Amino acid sequence: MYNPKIEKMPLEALRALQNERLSALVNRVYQTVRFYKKQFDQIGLHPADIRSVEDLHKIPFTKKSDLRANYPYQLFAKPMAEIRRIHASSGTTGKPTVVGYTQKDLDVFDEVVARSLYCAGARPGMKLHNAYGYGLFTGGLGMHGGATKLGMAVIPVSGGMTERQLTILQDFAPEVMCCTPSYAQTLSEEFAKRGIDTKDLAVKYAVLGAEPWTEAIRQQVEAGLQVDATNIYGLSEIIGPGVSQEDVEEKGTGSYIWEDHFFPEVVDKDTGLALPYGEEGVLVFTTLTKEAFPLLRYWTNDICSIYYDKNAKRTHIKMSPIKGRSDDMLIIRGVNLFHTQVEEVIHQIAFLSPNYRLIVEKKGAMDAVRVEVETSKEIDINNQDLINNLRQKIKDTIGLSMDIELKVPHSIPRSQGGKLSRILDKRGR
Ligand code: DLL
Repeated sequence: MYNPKIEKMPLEALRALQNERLSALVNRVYQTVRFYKKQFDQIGLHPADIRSVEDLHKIPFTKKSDLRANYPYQLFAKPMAEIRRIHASSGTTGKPTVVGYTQKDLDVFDEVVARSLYCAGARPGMKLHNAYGYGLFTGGLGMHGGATKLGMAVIPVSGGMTERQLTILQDFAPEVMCCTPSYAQTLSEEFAKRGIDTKDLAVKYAVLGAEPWTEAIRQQVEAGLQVDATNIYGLSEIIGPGVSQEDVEEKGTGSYIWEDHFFPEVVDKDTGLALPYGEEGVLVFTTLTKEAFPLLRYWTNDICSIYYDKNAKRTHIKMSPIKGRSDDMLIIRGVNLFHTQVEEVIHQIAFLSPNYRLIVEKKGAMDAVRVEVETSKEIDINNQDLINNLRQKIKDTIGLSMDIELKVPHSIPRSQGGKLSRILDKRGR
C-alpha cells in the first residue's frame, strides 16, 4: 500500500477527517467563489449549517452548465498568481471545461495517482509506459506526476503512433503501461498481427481508464497483452485520473475511491435524492481538499453504485464500473440503453469479439439500434445461429430488439490512441 495510514484508516477517523475538511472547504468557497456565495445566499444556507457530510444534501448540485456559465476562470478560488497548471476537458458541445491547480493541488494529484498505481501492481523502480495523451487532457501529465512520486521511471509516450508504441513496449521493457482500454485492445491486436508473442514483453500491469469498459475487454486485453488489467477512474473537474482505482488482487469487486480527498454520493438521476449503498445512480463528488478549483456536489453524469466492501484490504468506499454517462444514454423506444450493456451480452457468446459499435438510426418514425460486431476469424459472418443467439440474448437481458450485423475481424474502427466512441448516431437531429 502506498499510504497505509490513510488507505486503512478506520472509518470513524476517516469520517472525522472528512467532516473537518468539509467545514473548512465550505467556509473557503463561500468566501472566495462568487458563484457559491450567491447559491448559498439564495436559499438562505450558511456555511455554519454544514457541519458534517450528513449535511451535504442541503447544498445544491454543481453541474457542467455551471462550469460553462463561469468559463473560463470564475470558479477559481485562488488568484492566478497561485495557479501552477491549467487543464481542460474538450466535451462534446460548446466550450471546454477549464480547471486549475495550485502546487498543493498538484501534490494531491500526485499522491492519489501514486496510490492508484501501487494498487494496480506498480512498484518503485518499475518503468511506466504512459500512453495517455499529454496536453490539456489530464491523463498524460496526471499519471506522469503520480508515477514520478511513486518512484517509477516514466516513459512519456503519449497516445497514438501505434508502431512506435509497439517498439517502445518491446525495447524499453516497461513493467507497467497505461492507456484507454480501447487503445489497449488496439495495441494487443497489433502485436498479434505482427506475430509478436507478448509473453516476451516485460509489461505485467495495465492501468486502463478514461472511458467505460467491461469484463469482455478486460479478458481480451489480459489475454492479448499478458497483463493484469485494472480500472482507473477520474475526471478533470475533480482532479483527473486517480479519483478511484481497482486493486489488482481484488479485480471485479470495484474501485477504491480516495475518499479522504473526494467525497462521493450516488443520487437518483431524476429526483437528486441520495440512494442507499449498492444502488445505481449518478455519481456526485465534493472535492474536500482542492484549493484552486473546489467543487461542492459536482454532478458527474456517470452512472454507478458505491458500497463498502468488508473483505477489502482498505477501508475506503468502492464504486462499481461506470455503466455510462447519463447524457450519453440512448433512449430507444422508451428503453434506457448504455453501450456497456451490449458489451456485456457480447461477452457471454463465444466467437464474438468485444470489437463492436452501435449504429442508431431512424426506421420509419422509430429509433432503431443495429449492433455491428466482429467475429473471431474462423466464423462465417452469415452464421444465422450466432446472429439469432445474440439478438435473443439482447432481447432477454436489455428488453430491446436490435438488428445484428456480424463483421469480419478488423473491420470496425479502432482507438487510435484516445477514447473511442462506440456509438454512431445517424439520426441527424
Ligand atoms: O478521462 C481522466 C482520466 C484519465 C481518467 C486517464 C482515467 C485515466 P475527462 O477527460 O475529464 O477525464 O473525462 C472524464 O471520462 O466523467 C467518465 O465519463 C469517463 N471516465 C473516466 N474514467 C473512466 C473509467 C479523464 N475508468 C469522464 N470508466 C468521466 C468509465 C470513465 N468511464
